[in-house]
Amino acid sequence: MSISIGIVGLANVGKSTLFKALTRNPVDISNYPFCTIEPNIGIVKVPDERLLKLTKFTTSGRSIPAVIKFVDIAGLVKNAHKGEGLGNQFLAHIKQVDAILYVLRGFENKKVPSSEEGINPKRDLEIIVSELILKDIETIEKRLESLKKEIKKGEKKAMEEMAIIKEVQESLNKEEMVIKYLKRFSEKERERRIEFLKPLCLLTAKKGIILLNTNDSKTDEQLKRKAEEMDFPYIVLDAKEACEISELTEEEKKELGIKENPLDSLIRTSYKILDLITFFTIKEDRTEVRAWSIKRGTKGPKAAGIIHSDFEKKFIKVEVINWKKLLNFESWAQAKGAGAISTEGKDYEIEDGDVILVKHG
Ligand SMILES: Nc1nc2c(ncn2[C@@H]2O[C@H](COP(=O)(O)OP(=O)(O)O)[C@@H](O)[C@H]2O)c(=O)[nH]1
Ligand SMILES: [Mg+2]
Repeated sequence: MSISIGIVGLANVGKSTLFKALTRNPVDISNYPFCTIEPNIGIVKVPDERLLKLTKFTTSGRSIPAVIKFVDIAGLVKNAHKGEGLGNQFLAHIKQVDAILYVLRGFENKKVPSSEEGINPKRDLEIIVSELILKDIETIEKRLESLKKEIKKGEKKAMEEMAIIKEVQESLNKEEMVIKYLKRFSEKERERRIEFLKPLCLLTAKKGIILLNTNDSKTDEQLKRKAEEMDFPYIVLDAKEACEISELTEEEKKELGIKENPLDSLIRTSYKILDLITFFTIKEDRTEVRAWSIKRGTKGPKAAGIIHSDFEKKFIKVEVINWKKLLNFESWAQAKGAGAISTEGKDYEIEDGDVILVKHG
């Protein structure tokens, strides 16, 4: 499954620096056939201790991590929605991503000009959000026009959609993001609205993370409050430092007492907001163990389809054991012999940390 996060922000805030840091350690792209290689797309490993522990069930010690795509989206300036800067090209890129990483400049550096006067991350965030809102209003207006025609033709669903689209328009006109609007409803009502809104790829309907790029340890209370208001996680990170750390070898890091790459927590947060969980597979010839990402609530056959597209249709059952429980044994066969592995059918929802073996026809 290909999950992507778009790095969005004004010019000279450290987006490309962050992208460089994230993509410093390249993955073996041949393991991820769904990923295309483009200069602004980076395939980033999801750090996972569990995967490393599970390598004890392989003869090679080989592991293949789950990945997230990060897209360095250039070109947001004030009035992007009107085509300023890279304008529409920018907006086309951002429509494709699953979530948005809002990068805000908190660092002072006289040599690096900023597009707005002075350092003010909260103001910058507001500029970005209002650009995205304006673009969504444009998308909604276009949809309203085409809906009018559909209604004239007597298409039933169009009336239902019209009511929703008008509601969204009203909410956007009050500068409310679509994600906020959707939170007003019960799950069932929300799902009904999402069904209509999904094809429109509205930018403010996407989940987000607020990232302040600074080496200043003092929190920006205003920005933090704004992030809370938006209901997005707030992360403080020094992109330049992260970039330098990602160049160090494991030994150098040890010497300097750096335990965790600051990017790891960003990657984990990205994973979390997308409501992803991880399951694992161990190749039967014991050559590798692999981590896979799926949406929480995914059932056996669909999860099997991620491993191999044929497996979904040919799915018979799945053998399952939690990763930690499996570690108590020396091999899959031993765990099975001890009755620790359960056999589940088509309705089984995969849980985070499951190690699975798909049985197919
Ligand atoms: N002092 C400082 N400079 C930074 C930091 N992040 C980026 N820069 C510098 O700011 C300039 C613009 O960064 P870049 O990543 O290209 O910004 P982008 O336009 O948002 O992609 C570069 O010269 C970076 O070295 C930071 O955290 N601290
Ligand atoms: Mg850049």
